[in-house]
Formats: sequence, structure tokens, C-alpha cells
Amino acid sequence: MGLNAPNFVGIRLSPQYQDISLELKSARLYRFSLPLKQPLDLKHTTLHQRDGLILVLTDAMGHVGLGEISPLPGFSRETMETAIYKTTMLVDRMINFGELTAHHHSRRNTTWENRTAPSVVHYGVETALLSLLANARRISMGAMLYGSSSNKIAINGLLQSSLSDWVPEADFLIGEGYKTLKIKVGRINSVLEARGIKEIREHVGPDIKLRLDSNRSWDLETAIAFGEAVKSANIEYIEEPIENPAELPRFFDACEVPFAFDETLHQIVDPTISFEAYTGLKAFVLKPTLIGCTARFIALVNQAKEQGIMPVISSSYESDVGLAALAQLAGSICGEDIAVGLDTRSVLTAGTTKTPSSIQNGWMPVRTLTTQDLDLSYCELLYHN
Ligand code: OSB
Ligand code: MG
Repeated sequence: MGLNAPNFVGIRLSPQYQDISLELKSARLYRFSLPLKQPLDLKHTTLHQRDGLILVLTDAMGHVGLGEISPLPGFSRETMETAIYKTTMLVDRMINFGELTAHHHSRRNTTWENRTAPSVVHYGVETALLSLLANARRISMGAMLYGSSSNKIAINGLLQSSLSDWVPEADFLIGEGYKTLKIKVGRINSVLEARGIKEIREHVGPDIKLRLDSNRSWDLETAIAFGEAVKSANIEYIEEPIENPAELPRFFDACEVPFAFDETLHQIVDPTISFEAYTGLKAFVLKPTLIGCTARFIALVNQAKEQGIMPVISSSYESDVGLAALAQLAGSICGEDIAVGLDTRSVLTAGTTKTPSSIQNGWMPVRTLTTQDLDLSYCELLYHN
């Protein structure tokens, strides 16, 4: 049965690619469990392996689309079990009944993309559909959505070490060719961390961009004290410095360190909201996996561009399949000018494609995957329709 995919995902394609309909033929769903180099400390939990799902959709002509569904514990609303259940239900209905079940917006006359809860499943299924449509047209997903894409994207090197090793790790990343670094703060004492950031700046010189992220760990006072301490280190921006984002303009007024939204965008954001009141708002760190709705992600990108805010695509420890899709989006949205947050593959010792999503000299190539690229050694087939 025929499906109208843009209708399903509720987004507009670049004009030259708008004549869309597709006939889904089959679906395969794999579960993977990838080993990590070392346990990965996240804000609320520690991961000992990275689990996720790969969805492979095939149409009547034999074109394939790949999507990844990897709930991140402590960040995603869905657990792995819920994700498996929801994905199989959704895909089953798409294949057997040609039903547009994901957001069901066509039946209701509402701004549905601003009301549906973020869902890693919806994003993954939407990506599989969009990548199928793009593969059928022999273009990248980014080009299909936005009309053009760069061939490579700049990456911010992500420091993984603890404070005592920041300088040597920054040194290593600069040696690898990164021009922008991202450092996680708010983990231990903020005074020591501020000192560490200044040491990094002294060491790397003025031309490297420094981004910080405190994942909402501080109250306003602590954040301001930190901001004042690192003011001379010329910070490009700090992601989510304080618990309560409504206080962010006061943070900027006090210390003049620009800030970025990340966690705030994982909630439903009123589409009519103007961010102009947020002086000092420099960037949106956009994690499609956690925003959990392609149309909402695109709306946020548009909002950022209209209001002079930098859109910075970022990953959530996806495997190679998920990273390749994010790189395609970044190729169209950020091009070669804005460094993006896709340096998360290095925590894994294995992947889901034969060649990993590699970074060279601070650049990641934008690539389109087919089923031949998949490495299923760490995968188990859960579902085949
Ligand atoms: O806080 O930005 C974060 C990854 C998973 C969950 C949360 C975060 C991240 C990253 C991704 O930092 C890497 C990056 O943005 O450079
Ligand atoms: Mg962040």
C-alpha cells in the first residue's frame, strides 16, 4: 500500500524533490549492544555498553532506508523495551495497513509537532523513511530536505578526561586537527574547573574555539562566579549553565559569557516564543535523537537561523548508522562553517558499519549508507516483516 512520507513526518522537502510517494515492502529491526572503551559517565547514570536499534526499510523498487533508535538512559523518555515495542507496532502498521500512525496530524487540525512528546522511536522511523526517499533519488537526506549539502563537516573535539588531564587531552585533540574543543564542567568544584579552563586557553592559544557544557549543574550564583572567572578565556558559549533556564539572561548580564540551549530544547518549546529576550543566547545545541521529532527539529533550526542563533547539531552516543544521518543533516544545516558535536564515536570500540564514522583533521565526511555498509556482528535480528 502506498504511503505519503512527507505527510507522515509532517515536513516539507526541498521543492525539486516534492513528488513523493513510496510503497514500503519490508522492514527489519536489529538490536545492537556495542562495547565501550571504558564505562561512560552520564549525568544520571553510568553506561557499560551502548544499546540501540537499527531499522532497515525496503520499498517495492528495492531502495533501502536506515534509521537508528538508541534511547539514551537518563536523557530519553523511552526505555529500550518501550522503544522495541513502539517501533514494531509502528512499522507493522506502516507495512501492513499503509497507516500514517506516527503523528497522526493529518486528522487533527493542530500544530501537532509542538504537542507530541519527544520520541526517539519517531525520530528513528522518520530517519529511515527520509533516508529511503533520499536513496531512491540518489541524494543525501540533507540535500533532499534543504536542497544542498557540504561533503564534510567540522567537528568539535570532545574532552573525555577528568580535570587533571584536560591540558594533555586538549593538546592531543589539537594535534589531531580539531579547531574547536568542548569541555564538560559542573562535575566537581567549579573554582578548580574555572582554573582548568583558563589553563587550557593559555595552552591552546587564542585561535582555538572553546565550548563548555555544565548540563544545568549550577545555581545562578555559582554559574555567575564561574562565568566571571573564565571571562578572560574567551568562551564561545557554555551550554545550559544553570538549573533554571529562565535565569539565563541574568547570568549573561552578570558575566557576559554567551550561553547555549541544549536540554531546554528536549521539551516542547512554544513555537511562537521569541528568543530575543534571551540576550547572550549564542547557540542551539540540537540533538535530533533527544528532540525526538524531525519536524520539530527543523522548526528549531529555522527559528535559530531567523534569530541569528547558531544551530549546532549534536549526537547522543549513537552508533555509525545514527551518526551518518546526523552528519547528513549537519552537512546541509551547518555546512563547513559551524563545528558540530559529533565526536562521540570514539567512546565505542565497535560499530554498526564496516568503516566507522571517522574524523580526520577535525573533519567528518558526509556519507550515505546502504545495507552493504552495515556490520551486523553486534546485532541480533528482532523483527522481520
Ligand atoms: O550534554 O551535550 C550534552 C551527548 C549525550 C548527552 C548529552 C550531551 C552529549 C554531548 C555530545 O556532549 C557531544 C557534543 O555535543 O559535542
Ligand atoms: Mg549539552
